[in-house]
Amino acid sequence: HGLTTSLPAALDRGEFFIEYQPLVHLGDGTVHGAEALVRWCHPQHGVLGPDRFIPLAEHTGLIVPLGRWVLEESVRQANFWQERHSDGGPLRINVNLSPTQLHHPRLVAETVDVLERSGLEPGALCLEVTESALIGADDDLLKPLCQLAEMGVDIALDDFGTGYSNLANLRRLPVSVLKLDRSFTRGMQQHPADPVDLKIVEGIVSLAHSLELAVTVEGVETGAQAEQLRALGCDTAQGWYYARPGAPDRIHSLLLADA
Ligand code: G
Ligand code: G
Ligand code: MN
Ligand code: NA
Repeated sequence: HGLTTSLPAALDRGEFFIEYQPLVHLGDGTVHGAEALVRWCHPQHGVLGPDRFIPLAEHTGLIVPLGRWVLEESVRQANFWQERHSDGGPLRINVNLSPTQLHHPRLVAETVDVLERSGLEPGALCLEVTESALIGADDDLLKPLCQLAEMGVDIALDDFGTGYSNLANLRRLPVSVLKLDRSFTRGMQQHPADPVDLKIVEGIVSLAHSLELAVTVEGVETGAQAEQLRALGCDTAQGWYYARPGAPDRIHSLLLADA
């Protein structure tokens, strides 16, 4: 595969960049934070999305240095926003962690190091881990996540509802946020909304809140969806209705608009 061989050099050449998509409080529409989404500006193929290279990076192990770069860069960016908009309360930065990163022995040490060097408080960082990466997770795998959670870092369960999650298992995981998969929000785009999807979301929100977990919904594309999800008790939302993933300036202007 042509992309595989050029992947390590791409990191050295600085061909990766990050887009940020805002996370919004459903209650009042203000910005809660942003998710960092990596892209590759390939010299021949143009801009490639993560689906084109994250699996390769996972397979070759490049995900470790790439993930370290994404964390470093997005935490630096979040600290920059934080310093300019401190009045609005802590702004979250959500960073995706792949399974290989989860297994890496230096995950905790490197995360602590990045936070300390940036000056960002641990509570401003949220690490997103997919539900499937934690299926059957043993204590060895959960230990680093527990250590990060004890420091105040939030752990979010990404794409929630797509895996075969054992709901009782949720209590064992050091997560504080459920990110409800886009497939649920899709059912809410119809008029009237799919009653089964409504019931499922209602049930998940109730379960999450009883476990003191916050619920973020993904893929919100219309105002009607946002209103429905707010009424169902979801806490925060992300989606094209608010903004597509974009340059860091976009988050900066949204924060200025909130102030
Ligand atoms: O960018 P896009 O909106 O197409 O994101 C698709 C998926 O790519 C996301 O859901 C996320 O799981 C993954 N992704 C994006 N950025 C990163 C990253 O920095 N690291 C990892 N491991 N996955 C990412
Ligand atoms: O980590 P995760 O796979 O959840 O990353 C979010 C993915 O969802 C990215 O690929 C992003 O571009 C995409 N996305 C974000 N908002 C929307 C939306 O409102 N609708 C759709 N269809 N995709 C979205
Ligand atoms: Mn994510
Ligand atoms: Na997701």
